[in-house]
Amino acid sequence: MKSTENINPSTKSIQLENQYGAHNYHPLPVVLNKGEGVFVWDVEGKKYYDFLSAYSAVNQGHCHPKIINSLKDQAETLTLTSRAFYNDKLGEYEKFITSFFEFDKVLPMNTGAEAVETAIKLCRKYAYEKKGIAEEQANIIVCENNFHGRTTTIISFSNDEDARKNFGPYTPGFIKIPYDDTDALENAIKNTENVAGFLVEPIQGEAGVYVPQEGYLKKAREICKQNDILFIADEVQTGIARTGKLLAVDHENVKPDILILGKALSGGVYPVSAVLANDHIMEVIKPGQHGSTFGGNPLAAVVAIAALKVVQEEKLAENAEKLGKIFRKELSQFAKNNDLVKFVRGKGLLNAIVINDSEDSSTAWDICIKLRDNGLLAKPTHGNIIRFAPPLVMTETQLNDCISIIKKTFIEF
Ligand code: IF1
Repeated sequence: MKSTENINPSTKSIQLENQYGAHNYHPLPVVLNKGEGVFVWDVEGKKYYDFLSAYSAVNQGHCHPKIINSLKDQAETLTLTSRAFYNDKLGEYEKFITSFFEFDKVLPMNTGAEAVETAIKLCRKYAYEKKGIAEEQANIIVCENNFHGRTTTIISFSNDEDARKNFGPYTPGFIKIPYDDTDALENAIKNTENVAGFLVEPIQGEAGVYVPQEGYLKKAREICKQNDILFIADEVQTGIARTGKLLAVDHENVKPDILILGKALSGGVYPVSAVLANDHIMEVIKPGQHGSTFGGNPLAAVVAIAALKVVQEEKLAENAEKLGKIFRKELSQFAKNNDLVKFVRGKGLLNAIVINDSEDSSTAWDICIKLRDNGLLAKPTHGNIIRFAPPLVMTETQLNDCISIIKKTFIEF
């Protein structure tokens, strides 16, 4: 019998996941056991630049000491009370986050998908109780190629076959229109009865970091206002300084009716999500009508306060804006003389390189393997695109080092 004693640690971890875990992911073959700032290390001790940041959850960098210390202190004091009782941290957090994002109220949840579900429920209830839409008739407009999470309702309006197929029956009440198309929004509102809201990602992440035309969000927001429809921004991925502003909607001075946050709200330390809205909307939810065991727990509250303070103190939005410009300038220049790179797009430090090959080829994956070998971790997304999203605490020197690694890898390929 083959002994498992002398296989290397990475192989052992991968085998364990393969044997005992559901096969719902296809990870890049690298096994990590340590992170600090912009770096992660594998179990063999090799160091990498992290260019995924756990899908933009680790904007503040891995294991940020200020966030970790607040977690440790609170973990030794009180972790969970449920909302059956008050705790001394939740109110403090609610005051902090509502003033940070300038909304009257927050509803705390844990994951991004839960926050999206919360926004959908809030939008529907508001439609019935404040707009007088007949019960069960509310429609929410969403965009093609959206990604808002994995719950049964959310995948009901996905058009990614992998995410959706054979998970039906699906939740009704959603109308899909093309992204980045305000005429389509106007037509859908004109041609559909009982429209309650418009749910949109300011930049589509999973669709390959698709940045809409300038003015799209502003125009869409105006259309919603004119038609008394709630504008719901899913900033789970684009929020918390990722795109060079605190929120991606800030690039167009847009204020959503409902704002959805997750991921980097905790700096990737702990699942913390939130839905923000003003009183006239949030007041439709009353005791017993929505909630969660963990939502608003004291550990989440102190972690989120610390994570948001880091964003402010370390000027992460400004840094993302500055470094993003350098990244796109350098790699756009490089793309002109390299046949593999079609173009680079993105905003702030949420960027993607579009590979010059057929959508179903494995080129993007193969390049990510080479990037890994050269000490930089990134992940391909739909259609031969590689997403580049490092932690926002990166320095200009580090970024230049990374740009060299990326160029070298493309040249070698
Ligand atoms: C996975 C993508 C990123 C999100 C937006 C809500 C959620 C997400 C805009 C749900 C989550 C993640 C989940 C992750 C992959 C990932 C992703 F490639 F699928 F699209 F980031 F780009 N709204 N996005 O992007 O948040 O419930 O996961 O906390 O493995 O599914 P969650």
